[in-house]
Amino acid sequence: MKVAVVGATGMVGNVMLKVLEERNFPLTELIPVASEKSVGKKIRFAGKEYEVVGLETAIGLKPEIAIFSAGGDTSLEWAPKFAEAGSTVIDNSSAWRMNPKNKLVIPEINADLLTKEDKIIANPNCSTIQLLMALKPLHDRYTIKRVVVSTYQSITGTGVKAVQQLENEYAGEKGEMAYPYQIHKNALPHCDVFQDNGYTKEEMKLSNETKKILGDESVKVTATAIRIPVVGGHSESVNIEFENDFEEAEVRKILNDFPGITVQDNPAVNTYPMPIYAEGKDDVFVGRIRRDYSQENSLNMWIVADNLRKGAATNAVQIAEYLLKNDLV
Ligand code: 11C
Repeated sequence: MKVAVVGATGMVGNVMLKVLEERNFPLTELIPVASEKSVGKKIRFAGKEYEVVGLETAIGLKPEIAIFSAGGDTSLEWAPKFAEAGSTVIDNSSAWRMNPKNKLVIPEINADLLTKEDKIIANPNCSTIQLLMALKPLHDRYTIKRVVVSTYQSITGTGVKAVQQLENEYAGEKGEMAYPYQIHKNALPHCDVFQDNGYTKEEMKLSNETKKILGDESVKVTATAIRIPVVGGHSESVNIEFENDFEEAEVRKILNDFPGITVQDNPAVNTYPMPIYAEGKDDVFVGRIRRDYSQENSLNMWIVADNLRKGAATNAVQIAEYLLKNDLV
């Protein structure tokens, strides 16, 4: 099993390599791929040194799986070329997510949709993945009518330039800006670009991707996405209105029983999810679970996950594992 990691030198690419190694993904050959300026660089993986190659070279090496984390434009241009050469592409960008022909997959939720014919599989947006991990089992039990979500997103979602901006601001130094304003001591109600409807692209991803993953256009989602000066993960304040009433204890049990979710919820001893705990972990953490007394059949909760792991690399590697296990590549 030859696996290409496209964008291997980037922030998500780095975590991708770490996750593949940690999970002992059974690859026979790693093909680290990056843009021309990184070609020839050496990277270490599972005790061996590999040389970074360009996209054209990687296609010639015929990887069975190509995991892309190199931005939408690269995916749009190159994913079809890899697919045509026989690779199954798992794409981390937003390029293919809403295309009706491409599956949008969170393995715990809908990997059973995958077939051998799926040659470009989309990995959902990071803030969508952690939200859906908690919504899906509750939707199955109580039927969700509407979700109101506010996100508090890590600067690692923007990339290395944003981390550098924060470090410069800590040090009181000037440098390149990833955001239109300082992020140190600040909160920006602005993740990704603004659309004509007044929402940001990140906010629309939360709404559109949720419907596609649940396979239910009737679920209403409204979102506000905020960038905060945090690195360990994204946090989300979520209000859900269900069709049917619930017991809080049963909600906790349903969430705890769902693979990939850890409930951290004991206000008596200040136990709740936080990015400092989620960082470096693959699970999605849920807490502050409580009835919304202002409205019938409604619930509030707080969801935190490492956006580079379950929000990106881990989810993509889990898709690859599923393909392998089910003989789909
Ligand atoms: C953020 N969610 O934190 C973004 C990063 O559509 O895959 C990932 C962007 C995407 O800003």
